[in-house]
Amino acid sequence: MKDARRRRIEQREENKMRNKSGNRRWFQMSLIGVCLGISLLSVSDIQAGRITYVYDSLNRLTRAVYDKTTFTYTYDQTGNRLTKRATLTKPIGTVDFDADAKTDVAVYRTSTGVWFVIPSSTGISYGVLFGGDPSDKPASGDYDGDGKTDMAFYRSNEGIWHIAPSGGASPYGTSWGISTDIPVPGDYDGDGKTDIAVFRASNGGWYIVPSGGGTPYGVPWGLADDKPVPGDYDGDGKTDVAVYRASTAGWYIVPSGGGTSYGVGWGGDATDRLALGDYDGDRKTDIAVYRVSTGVWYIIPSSGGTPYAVGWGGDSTDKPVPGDYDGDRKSDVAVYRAGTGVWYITPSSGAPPYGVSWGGDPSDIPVSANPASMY
Ligand SMILES: [Ca+2]
Ligand SMILES: [Ca+2]
Ligand SMILES: [Ca+2]
Ligand SMILES: [Ca+2]
Repeated sequence: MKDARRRRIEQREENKMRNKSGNRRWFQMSLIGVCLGISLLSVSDIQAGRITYVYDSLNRLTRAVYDKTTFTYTYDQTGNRLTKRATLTKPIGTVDFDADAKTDVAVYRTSTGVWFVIPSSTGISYGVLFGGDPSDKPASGDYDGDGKTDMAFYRSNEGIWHIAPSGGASPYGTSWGISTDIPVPGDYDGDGKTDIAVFRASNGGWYIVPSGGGTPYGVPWGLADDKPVPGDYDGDGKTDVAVYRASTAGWYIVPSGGGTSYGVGWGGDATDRLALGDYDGDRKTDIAVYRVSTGVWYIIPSSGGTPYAVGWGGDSTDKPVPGDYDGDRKSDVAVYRAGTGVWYITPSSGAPPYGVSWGGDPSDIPVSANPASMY
């Protein structure tokens, strides 16, 4: 249900977009060049009704997500709009260090603390020293909201998050969590910045620090031994709390948009790994598993098509690393073969599948849009 006030806000945005589609003033602040060519497509989004509006708890518009462009807004304390930032639209959580809206191949080597990245825009690889404890768990996300993925990890033996903002601010550490917690970073408040969050496997509790400034809070959801599968299942631009329970082969989801919590039966094989993504490109997370024993992916498109299976992988060391490697805003089926350090990627656009040798150290953890799926 949409109240009249929100509808008025949206009408204003859409009118501005229509009026200014030929006007470049908006785009001088950020991403000059990238957004100029796609402003007209945002107008076609208006016509097609394909815009996701995201509000904060004070009913202020924090983001407007068009098919190719996302606008993020910030406000001062009295509610006046401070900034407006344009970034490329991409599936929630995309690993994207260079902000070209394509997933980058990257591993975090816990033995040495080096992040090895192949940015999709240049293909010129690099390494960054940041971390280096065996208990580190990669937890990258866009914590500063500049559209680029920030290197980040949860040092579980100390319960400290370490984050290196891509925007150039100094790396910092924040205490949040205990040693058995699993990092579940996501944008739970929908402000376009990743929020620090952990899932406590011992009691099934979620503990979330909203980046937008609200009070940290807990959500009891899940049982001991459940696996966290946070995603945006209802497509409202906010991460939803969700778990996978192997014993019942059930996915249990709390839609952030306020609908009733629900369960979906999917998976159930002891070797299933969680491979959620947005395979149909409707900006809603699709439930999916990768069955290690057979090398088959099982995907339920959120847009309502028939669930389907894809054979891809098949080595016992394969880990699913779905992402949008080709930049068509649909997740691509992909595995990281830990035994040999090769990534095998099937572009959703239909381009030929290919492999990339990257990683291969026993301590390498692929940097994933779903960091929790690595554990
Ligand atoms: Ca956030
Ligand atoms: Ca959501
Ligand atoms: Ca989807
Ligand atoms: Ca894709």
